[in-house]
Amino acid sequence: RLSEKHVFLSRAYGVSATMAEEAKKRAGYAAVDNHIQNNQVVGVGSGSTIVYAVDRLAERVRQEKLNIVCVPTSFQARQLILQRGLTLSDLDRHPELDVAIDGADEVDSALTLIKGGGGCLTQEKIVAGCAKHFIVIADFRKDSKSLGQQWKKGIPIEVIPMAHVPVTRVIEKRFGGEVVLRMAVSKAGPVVTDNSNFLLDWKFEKSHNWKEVNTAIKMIPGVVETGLFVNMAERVYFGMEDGSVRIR
Ligand code: ABF
Repeated sequence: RLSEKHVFLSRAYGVSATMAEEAKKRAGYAAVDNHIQNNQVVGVGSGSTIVYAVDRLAERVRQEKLNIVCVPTSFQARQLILQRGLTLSDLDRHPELDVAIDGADEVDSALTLIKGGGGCLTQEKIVAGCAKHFIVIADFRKDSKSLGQQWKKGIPIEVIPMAHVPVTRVIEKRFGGEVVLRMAVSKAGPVVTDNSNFLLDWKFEKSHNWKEVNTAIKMIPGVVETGLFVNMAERVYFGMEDGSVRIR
């Protein structure tokens, strides 16, 4: 039986919204069931898909009396860990994680990710980099052959506020496309990240060597982090339309 939320979503957004929510849940559950065991330190990602994974994690901790410690990747993830009654920690206490689980905006055939649609890319990349295993969970809409095929909002880049104009100019000049300062929904001003920085969205026009582009953009003075996760994802769990889970 679909929950009221799913009925609302399907009426408001069409069947695909319900299908996507079910797909997110399957991906989240499969990843937690395959990668979580007792006595682990777990990096917890941000977004909506991760909520299903945290639900399943909390259920398993209760049922199996697992000793699990969680490190968040954002204010949202921290709240989720606290709300589900999981043990909250940080990288000061646990600089090395056993596994990190997080969502993505798009995944290409080489498992290069675009992340940061939710604005949490910097702490997400730090936590993912501290984990022995970085596992990604997503619904079928994120499964692409090349970046930009399905995700049209560009690559997020976190910048020091005073540098957002020069960084914009350098990226547009060197790599083309259009770079847009991410504004709050209220249009009252730019979005400010958990790290008190601004976000740029680079709407790239063609495919690039993402490893080289990631390094080049990261080197621009004022850039804090990019939403390009290159050679980081060990495995990706896609919830598919037909209820199956595709693992790449
Ligand atoms: C986080 O959540 C971000 O890196 C990414 O932009 C977003 C994905 O959101 P969702 O799981 O809601 O699709 O992982």
